[in-house]
Amino acid sequence: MQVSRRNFLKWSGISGTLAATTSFSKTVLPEKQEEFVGFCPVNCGSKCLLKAHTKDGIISHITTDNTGNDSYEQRQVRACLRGRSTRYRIYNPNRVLYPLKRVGKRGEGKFKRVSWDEALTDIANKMNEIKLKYGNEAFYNPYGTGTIGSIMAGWLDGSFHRLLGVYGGYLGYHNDYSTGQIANGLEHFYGWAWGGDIENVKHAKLAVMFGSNPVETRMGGASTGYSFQEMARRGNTKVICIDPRYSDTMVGVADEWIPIAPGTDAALIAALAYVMVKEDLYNKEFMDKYCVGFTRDTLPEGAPSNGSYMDYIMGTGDDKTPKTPEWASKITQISSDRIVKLAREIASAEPCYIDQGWGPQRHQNGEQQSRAIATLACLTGNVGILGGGTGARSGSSKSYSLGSLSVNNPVKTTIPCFMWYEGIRLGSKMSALEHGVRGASHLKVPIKVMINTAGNCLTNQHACVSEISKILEDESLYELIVDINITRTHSNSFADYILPSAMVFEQEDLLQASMGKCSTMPYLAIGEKAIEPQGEAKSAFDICTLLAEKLGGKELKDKFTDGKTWEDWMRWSWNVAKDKNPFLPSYDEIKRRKIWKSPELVEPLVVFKDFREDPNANPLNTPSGKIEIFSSTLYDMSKTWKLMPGQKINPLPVFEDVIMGARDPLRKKYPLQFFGYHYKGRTHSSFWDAGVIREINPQEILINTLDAKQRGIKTGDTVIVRNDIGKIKGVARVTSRIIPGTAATYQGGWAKFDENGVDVGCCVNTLTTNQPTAIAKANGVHSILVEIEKA
Ligand SMILES: Nc1nc2c(c(=O)[nH]1)N[C@H]1C(S)=C(S)[C@@H](COP(=O)(O)OP(=O)(O)OC[C@H]3O[C@@H](n4cnc5c(=O)[nH]c(N)nc54)[C@H](O)[C@@H]3O)O[C@H]1N2
Ligand SMILES: Nc1nc2c(c(=O)[nH]1)N[C@H]1C(S)=C(S)[C@@H](COP(=O)(O)OP(=O)(O)OC[C@H]3O[C@@H](n4cnc5c(=O)[nH]c(N)nc54)[C@H](O)[C@@H]3O)O[C@H]1N2
Ligand code: SF4
Ligand SMILES: [Mo]
Repeated sequence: MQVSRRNFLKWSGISGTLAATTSFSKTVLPEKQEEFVGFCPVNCGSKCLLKAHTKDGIISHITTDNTGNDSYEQRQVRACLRGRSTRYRIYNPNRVLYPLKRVGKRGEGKFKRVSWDEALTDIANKMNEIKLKYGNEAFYNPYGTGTIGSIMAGWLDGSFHRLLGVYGGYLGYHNDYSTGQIANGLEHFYGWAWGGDIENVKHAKLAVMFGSNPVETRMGGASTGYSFQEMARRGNTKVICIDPRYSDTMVGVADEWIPIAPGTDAALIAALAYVMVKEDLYNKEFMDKYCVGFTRDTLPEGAPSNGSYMDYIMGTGDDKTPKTPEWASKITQISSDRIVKLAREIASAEPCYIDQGWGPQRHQNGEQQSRAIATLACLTGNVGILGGGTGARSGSSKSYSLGSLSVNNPVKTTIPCFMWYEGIRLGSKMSALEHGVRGASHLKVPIKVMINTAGNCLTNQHACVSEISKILEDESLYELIVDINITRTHSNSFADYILPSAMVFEQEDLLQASMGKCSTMPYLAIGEKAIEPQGEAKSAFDICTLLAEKLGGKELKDKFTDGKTWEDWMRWSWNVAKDKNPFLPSYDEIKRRKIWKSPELVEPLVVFKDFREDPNANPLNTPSGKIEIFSSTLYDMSKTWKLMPGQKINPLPVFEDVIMGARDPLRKKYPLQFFGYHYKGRTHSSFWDAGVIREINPQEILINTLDAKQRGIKTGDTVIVRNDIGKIKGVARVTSRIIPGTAATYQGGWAKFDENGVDVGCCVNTLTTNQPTAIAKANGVHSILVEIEKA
């Protein structure tokens, strides 16, 4: 069959994770080309290698890794179509080329070109003024992940952290937008949050994946999606996926999809536990020896006498409700028969690999969801053994950590990263017990300066775009907003200054191989400079060096650079890894070789192996040293923390009704659950403006066949999704790949409001609430209720 270019793109975009090595660009190759190695620094977790082919200082096309023999053992770190479209990001008409200064009102999006000198002088003067008036706690650098896993800007733009550190400090943050609920949930359960290597799948009889979509969220040629497929095949492992959607991970690999209503996994787990107890199928020895609070016998001191998880599931707890399959069926939309069978299947599969993606936890009850899924791994005794898992998301087996620009921040107070808008709205009323401030009981001063680097989390990627926009617009609140980006975004339309950033292939750098999502084949690489930066763009390090001098003269500049050039820092960074791992090539050698892959696979990580072998000698990092099914810390917090109306902190991983959840009475008005998931066509909001990618992955609104029929909606119809928070407009795709009663879109569409206030960019955060979750104070943005109608 003749495959046209367009069809090839369509085909690889829809079904493919690992597009073929053939470059999809049909550019005629210029004769004399130079080739440079680089990487894709976006935050998808894969960190693939790219090659830029240049002629006369211009990148003509981009290909990817073709080193190694392409076996699983010597994987090619091949880029997906997004990474291969990097040229469209570099030469993008939306690119910020020069420093821009706001003209007109904040948020109007009107800017004029100014010189670097003018921009940096103004910014420095304003910063010095605010420092005098409020002190250093008034400075904040919000979460932004546009350049992650390199030293380009440090880990999450470390240059700016380092600059603010030497400047006297800044208000820091804890949590991230990815894992707030699971990190905080499992901190009170295991002491921390990762699962083992995805290669455990090969050693398992059964893999049960809760909202885990590695084929779409870890797409690179050396990433977890590929390993997952390969391991399921090699191990002949049965795979069951529990997800409101039939995701790409299921295509070809899953034996079964069990559709579940969003935010209800904890109810399913309670019923699975109920069946396992009734039928004596759970691992009693494991629960007694390694866990506290599953039964009354192991409840910690001070806990209510009927406060065990057993009490909760059997109906002797406070709610007096046995968590029968029939009870769970009404909440989860899974038939009670299937729940009973699933409990038997999981309990009899030895070992059983249990994994959760971060979709289940990105809900208003996400802390509960994540702990409940981990409880299932415990009930079946799968923790700490090969082929088992902790019930958390798979993590890295080995990574060789490069040095990142060191930061010394004299300000020790941090806020949850999702709560920065309260840093200005509440200022010194923002507290530890109500808003999750750490390191102090309250903030001293409101945040006054925001330096937003490589992020679109001021609006687009945050939540409740309309509410947040009003806060940002108000010039009496944030006195200075500086945005450093490669493109114009919805977030930076609220900036006072936008500074143009150089990007990959425009500066030298080192690749920190993923956060280790490369499974058992660690790799490192150099990022070469292939072309001059577009316009007047500069690297983060150069911007910070110049700004340091404006802020505090030569003295501050020297403090920032530590007397080192960028090249010196790269060498230093490499040697941090080399000193710990002498077998790595020298810095000079990696600059010649460009790519280093571990010649042998490393052992797949089994988390808590030591603890399993000897829990007394190797206690967990929890107050009891054991797995805390009942958490005394959470129990204490439930008595002292001030929560939002309707919120609770429960010491047990129970199913919790929450706002915008499956049983919120608001469903009478807004009957459909809704969420925005992480999608192959983009990394968050990145690649929206790489036209070729959007052409093959258009923004859509997925709605189930039954729901569509009731509303007279057909595929291709323009529809409005609305709730009390906002309205988005988009094109419907009617599908049975999503559970009835739930609809979804791809998170990261670029918010763009028409004259009626309808977001025609289809950004899911136009519909999400700003309410933080109870424990983590994180973004429960997958909990949304809406109505959908034809536009
Ligand atoms: N509703 C909803 N909201 C979500 C999520 C969700 O699931 N649902 N997911 C959340 C999650 S997990 C995350 S991690 C966040 C991600 O949110 P962000 O961290 O904001 O990620 P991106 O949208 O990719 O934005 C990265 C920005 O970096 C810029 N950039 C790229 N390269 C460079 C560079 O070299 N230099 C500079 N200075 N800038 C550069 C890009 O242009 C882009 O504007 O979104 C969160 N928001
Ligand atoms: N292509 C691509 N890859 C990415 C990203 C991207 O934007 N695009 N973003 C990267 C980043 S920063 C992150 S944090 C990760 C995010 O990775 P995840 O957080 O795991 O991604 P999500 O798409 O939010 O959710 C994963 C799955 O959970 C399902 N789900 C949602 N709610 C529930 C629920 O209540 N229960 C169950 N059982 N399932 C549920 C969704 O349908 C989805 O299939 O992905 C990374 N990889
Ligand atoms: S977007 Fe992710 S999977 Fe695609 S090339 Fe970049 S790092 Fe690799
Ligand atoms: Mo994330």
